[in-house]
Amino acid sequence: MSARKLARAVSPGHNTASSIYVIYKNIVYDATEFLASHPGGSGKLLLAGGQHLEPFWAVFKQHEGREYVVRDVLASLPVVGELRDEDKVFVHKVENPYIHEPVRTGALKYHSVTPCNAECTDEGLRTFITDSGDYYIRHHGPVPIVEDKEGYEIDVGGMMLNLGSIETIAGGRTSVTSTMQCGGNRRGRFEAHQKTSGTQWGVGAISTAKWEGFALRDVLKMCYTEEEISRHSHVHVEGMDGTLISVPRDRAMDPSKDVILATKMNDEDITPDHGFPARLIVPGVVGVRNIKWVKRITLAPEEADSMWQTGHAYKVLPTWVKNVSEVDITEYEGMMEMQPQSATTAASKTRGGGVSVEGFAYSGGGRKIVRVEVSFDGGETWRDAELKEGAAQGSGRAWAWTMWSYEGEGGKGGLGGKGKVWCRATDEGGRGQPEGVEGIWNLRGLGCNAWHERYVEEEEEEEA
Ligand SMILES: Nc1nc2c(c(=O)[nH]1)N[C@H]1C(S)=C(S)[C@@H](COP(=O)(O)O)O[C@H]1N2
Ligand SMILES: [Mo]
Repeated sequence: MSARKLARAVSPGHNTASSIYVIYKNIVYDATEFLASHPGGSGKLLLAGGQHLEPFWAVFKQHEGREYVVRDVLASLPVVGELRDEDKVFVHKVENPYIHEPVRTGALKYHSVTPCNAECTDEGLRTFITDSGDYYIRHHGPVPIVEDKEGYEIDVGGMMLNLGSIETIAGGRTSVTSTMQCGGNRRGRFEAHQKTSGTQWGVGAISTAKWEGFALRDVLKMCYTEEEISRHSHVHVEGMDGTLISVPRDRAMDPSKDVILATKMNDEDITPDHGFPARLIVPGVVGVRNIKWVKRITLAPEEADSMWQTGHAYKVLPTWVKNVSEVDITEYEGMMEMQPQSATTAASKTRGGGVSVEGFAYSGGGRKIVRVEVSFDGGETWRDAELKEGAAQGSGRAWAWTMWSYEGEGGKGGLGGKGKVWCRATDEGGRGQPEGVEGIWNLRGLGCNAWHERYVEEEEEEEA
């Protein structure tokens, strides 16, 4: 088959194409069945219709080092044929979609830049409200830049709302201080045990902000009748970059769950990296449900059929599953509320021979943190840390983390033996953290919350 014929078979970039062929190492694949589950959205894959994938992958760098893309995805697609030598096309011009990325000046630890995946530093993790510039960033693709705020509209069930019309909403503005954690936070810890896939996060894929906007239930009530709302069990929310998820209608409609369509972050316009002009905030629920750059909100009878909802991206599979193709992914639920998490963000010896430790603790579902313990002997003995900012949050509605600290002796055996501090948190449901990752490891590297350990630094020398 000739490349030109192929190119005509599908028109590149045409997003209504019903079938798509792609070429990799001169083998032509029919990628039609993969279109809907392409992690970057079907639109991005259509760009490569009838063309070689290599130059696209060089630009969309998230494919780099992901052998499973070739092994699991391409290998499962029907092969159409192989290109003849004379039909091989070597020159492609792919426009770099990342040339409009926002300027980033905050303190962040970068794992990748295109797409941007960067975690909060220890310093950022020590403040109750994270500065917007220091807030962790997790993007699946380029940042959609909205230059014309006045022209920005959200399609809610076919009704186009602009930011001005939302202001007139019954119920008015509301705000929530919520900690957001990526499902893959601390994935790097899993990796040391057994391979997973995705960004190798440390403890910093978590941050907290004050979000202000409009209750999602008010937005739904503005655009749907009560009867329509009662008939549909899910709310689908899609971002301008094609990321699509759903939240259960009952969560969206429950005033005590504080689900909002936010337009402000820490009292200012949301920054482009965090969803300008408007993003969904679903407190107490895994990061991915907090859709940025909201484009469309629709009620539906079923969950959203997407990579991030019904697909494998955010599913905590049993530890025995070593390959997604081993299981019927639709039989597993997508991740929602997360288990208790904690980490030490500073630890040093004091001049008096003791130790000074601080950190954060968080649990999903608004469950209040009731205890944080530290150990200096690998978990043989534990001491209670003091709960600080965040500790006074209400039961069932503790959407933000709780800061904690410990000042005292280094414990039985002192620090001499191990020189480390371990921490673990318990929430009001009595849920704790497991000692290690053996029992919780999963293929996608989600929900790592083993006891956190960190070296205790030597005390600072007194300045002369
Ligand atoms: N539209 C859109 N929304 C998105 C994402 C995305 O890539 N596109 N990433 C999700 C994921 S996986 C996480 S963890 C959070 C990260 O939000 P942040 O970048 O503001 O920290 O946003 C979620 N919302
Ligand atoms: Mo995430």
